[in-house]
Amino acid sequence: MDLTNKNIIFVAGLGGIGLDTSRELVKRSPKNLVILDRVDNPVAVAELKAMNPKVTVTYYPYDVTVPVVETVKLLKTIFAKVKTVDVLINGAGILDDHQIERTIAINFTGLVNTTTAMMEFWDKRKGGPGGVVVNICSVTGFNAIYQVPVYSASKAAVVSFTMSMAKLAHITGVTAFSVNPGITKTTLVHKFNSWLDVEPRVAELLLEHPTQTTQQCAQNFVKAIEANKNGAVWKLDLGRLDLVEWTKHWDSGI
Ligand code: NAE
Repeated sequence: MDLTNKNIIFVAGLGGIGLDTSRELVKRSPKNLVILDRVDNPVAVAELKAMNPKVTVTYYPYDVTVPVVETVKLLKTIFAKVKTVDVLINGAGILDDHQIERTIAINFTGLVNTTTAMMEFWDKRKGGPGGVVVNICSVTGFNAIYQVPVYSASKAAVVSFTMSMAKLAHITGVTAFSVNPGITKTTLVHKFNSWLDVEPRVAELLLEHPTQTTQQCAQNFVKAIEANKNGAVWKLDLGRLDLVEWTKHWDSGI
């Protein structure tokens, strides 16, 4: 997909991976980059606005844990301004296995609810034009960091949800793929709680192994969006971009 002149909504577009990805997106000259994030970062938003005069960058406060009806309201406001949306990126996430409910609420339910709200506008059965959903999941959704089993399971859940969405594209008109970063140097992985404190040094131990920068991750992120491959499971690790081949262990047959 050529991102020139496209309209993009980016949930968590101001986070560690999010902000560098927003920068890469702005370089591609979309018409609109609408950033939804829980916390504002006026300096970063001003920087994005100044980067490319062809792009309209807007920010709306948004917490992914609000009910679907609230998200629909916000999306109505956005659609009234931009008329069409081509791409929705879901990137909100927390890593703290002391907060079990909140992890599921943000990493899983928040992503599913935001996507569900978007279907009001995109679903071809409602006369919508379809669209592309890009979900930031994680390599921990493939193989867990077992010391953070709650986080890892929440990411496995969104990998699964995204694959189902891709298979439903012929019904909804909405395609989907996941981008799954490996360990990327952001505040998310500086220090975090393991489940029941099974490993107090989990962050330190992880960071003893090779990682990637947010810039490397962001460049491959935008390449994956440009490839626009329905059902793709992209791994973005150690500065590389690879397609993951998913092993089938079972088939519903329907
Ligand atoms: P970050 O903490 O900088 O960014 C988290 C983003 O989520 C911020 O923009 C924050 O405002 C937003 N957010 C949190 N709660 C929210 C809420 N209730 N409503 C709306 N937005 C909310 O961390 P990051 O590393 O940039 O993480 C961005 C995404 O990438 C997350 O989904 C994270 O799980 C995922 N991810 C990160 C890494 C990594 O190593 N940094 C990896 C894969 C996926 C590897 C691991 O899984 C450890």
